[in-house]
Amino acid sequence: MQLFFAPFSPYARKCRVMVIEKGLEKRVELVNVAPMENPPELLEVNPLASVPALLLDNGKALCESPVICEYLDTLSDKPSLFPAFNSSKRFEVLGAAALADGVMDAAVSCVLESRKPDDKRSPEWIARKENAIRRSIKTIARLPLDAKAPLDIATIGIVIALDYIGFRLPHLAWRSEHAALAAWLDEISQRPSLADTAPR
Ligand SMILES: N[C@@H](CCC(=O)N[C@@H](CS)C(=O)NCC(=O)O)C(=O)O
Repeated sequence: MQLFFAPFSPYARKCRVMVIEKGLEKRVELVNVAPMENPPELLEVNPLASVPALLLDNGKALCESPVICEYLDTLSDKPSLFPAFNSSKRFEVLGAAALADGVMDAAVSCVLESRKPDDKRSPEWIARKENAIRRSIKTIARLPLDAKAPLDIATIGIVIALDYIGFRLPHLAWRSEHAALAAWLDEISQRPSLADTAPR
């Protein structure tokens, strides 16, 4: 299998963490691509021209990180990172994972907008997305996060979203307002799958 990724893509990082957590390093080859340059090998696998994309051994392909992560979860006997279908916590976990994905979307949108030339950039759009991020971090800070609890897909997403903001949008300086969330992030970030994939 081949996982097409870009080193700083938060969505691709979710899949890279899954590969490590599920012990799939020998089965999944990482292919580093720059999606904005439309490399033909990526377009062949993912018509959306985005990363992550997963090329399966049977020649079929999967796109979109939530689906790729769920597929990778099925590939080994290591503990599942997704809530069971009959679990009472299922939609709490999937809801928090979706919120984390939404924070990534808002943050990536801010970054792309801020790279536009002055006459094309919309400060209103950037402010709208930054406000969405600030409100979402407040919501995340109220979740019962425990760095010692078993890892799940929501926790992976939240770590990655917060790291991406620290990396690309440091002026949002969320740590000073949310000290407990920052302490949780620092503790859980020592986990090898998260430490090894952190943006630097
Ligand atoms: N919803 C998608 C988002 C993927 C995405 O936007 N990836 C970015 C990199 S961070 C990308 O490849 N952008 C290139 C493009 O969209 O043309 C997912 O969860 O996989």
